[in-house]
Amino acid sequence: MIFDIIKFEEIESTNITAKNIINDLKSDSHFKIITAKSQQNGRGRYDREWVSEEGNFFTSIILKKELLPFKDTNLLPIISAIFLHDTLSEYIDNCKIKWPNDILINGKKISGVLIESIKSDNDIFYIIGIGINNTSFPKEMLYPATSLKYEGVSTSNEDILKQLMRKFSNFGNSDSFVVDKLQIINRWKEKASGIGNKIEIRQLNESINGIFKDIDNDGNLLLQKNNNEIVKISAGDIFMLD
Ligand code: BT5
Repeated sequence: MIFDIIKFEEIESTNITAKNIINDLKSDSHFKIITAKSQQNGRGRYDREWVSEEGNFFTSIILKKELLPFKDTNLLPIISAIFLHDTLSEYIDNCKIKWPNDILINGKKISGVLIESIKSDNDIFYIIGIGINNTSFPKEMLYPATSLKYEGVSTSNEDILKQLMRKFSNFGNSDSFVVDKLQIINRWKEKASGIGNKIEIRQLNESINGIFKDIDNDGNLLLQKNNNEIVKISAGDIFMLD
């Protein structure tokens, strides 16, 4: 599968630009990638700031639903985490996925993903925004952060883009694991951190403690609470307690 790459020097956010160009992609049969050297208004989930220091990697992949070899898109966040883990594993050994799709190195966050969906007439598009700390990382975040450079890896954003496209091109590959839910879940679990551990899940208005038992076939986290009840969590921030 082929990506068309659209490169920018400086923009507000690669996800915002992706949304703005969607109308032009109606008749397109390629996936698109937007990259920028710097972005002024990088965002995470819940509209939180993604600190976007120049020298780091910012990109958004635009997927047209119709071009995907599978219909059920609930697992896009989980598949994206696998591809991102595979990308970073080209550079460093001890990457782990933190549910649902952060990548940690030595327990510190090096990468985050923001997935948004947009409906335009009869078409549905998914925007997979990816930030990777290549040369620097912010201090005093919700979760400790790191960068490839700090972990001893020296590479260019061009090289990261090349590796990332190789992995993410499997989104369009009907012979790859992306068409098989069980394989997706198993691959994700092999690369994940924290399964079986005590965790805290912080959501907008509450926080819950328990044991991270598993993820279900839609990528939800299954948490065993202290009273043994299993609850399904679809969104939140997880913190390891042991
Ligand atoms: C994410 O959100 O981790 C998704 C980040 C996606 C960023 C990319 S960059 C290209 C594209 N364009 C955009 O505008 N966004 C995408 P979340 O799980 O909500 O994590 C956000 C939290 O991570 C913040 O509240 C901070 O605590 C922390 N954080 C912010 N910047 C960080 C960084 N550079 N490195 C590590 N942690 C960071």
